[in-house]
Amino acid sequence: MSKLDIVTIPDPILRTSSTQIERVDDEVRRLMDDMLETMYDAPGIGLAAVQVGVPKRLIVLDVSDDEDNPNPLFMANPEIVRLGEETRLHEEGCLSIPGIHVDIERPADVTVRYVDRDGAEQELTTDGLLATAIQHEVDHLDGKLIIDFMSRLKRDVVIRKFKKQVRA
Ligand code: GNR
Ligand code: NI
Repeated sequence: MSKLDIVTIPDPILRTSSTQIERVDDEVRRLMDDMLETMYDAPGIGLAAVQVGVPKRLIVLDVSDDEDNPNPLFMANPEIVRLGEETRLHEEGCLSIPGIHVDIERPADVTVRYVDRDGAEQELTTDGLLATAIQHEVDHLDGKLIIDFMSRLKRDVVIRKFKKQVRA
């Protein structure tokens, strides 16, 4: 496995819409494994392929808080098929926007359909941090970022700061 570089704003790739995975083959599995290593190293609880510069519909997640009991999830072509009525407010961070945190209200319960690491179709209904993280990652596949939940004024301040960092 190898660790990959994480893309940060204002890289325009983060605004692209990722394309479907045709087939979960060895190349895709390799990318999944490299993404998981990159996510654990960061550390983070989720990562979308576009964040390592590959705009394909692929995400990895692990919300377990015990390092000795990892619970990695690999999802190709994740599709949210049901969102619950109740919402949950959570402070979200993003590895592509380091140092920024945004309070985001999202549906508390989610059902996601996806293709797993073995190429099998799966459906998962979950809540809590995993439900929040899944929605955060699926947003990445559509070019959506946590700063899009801020006021335009605050968002522009954040974007300015990161553009300045690029110039420096
Ligand atoms: O590591 C991460 N933590 C996090 C916390 C709250 C809600 C979402 C996340 S995902 C984030 C990693 C990341 O940027 N994934 O795209
Ligand atoms: Ni993110």
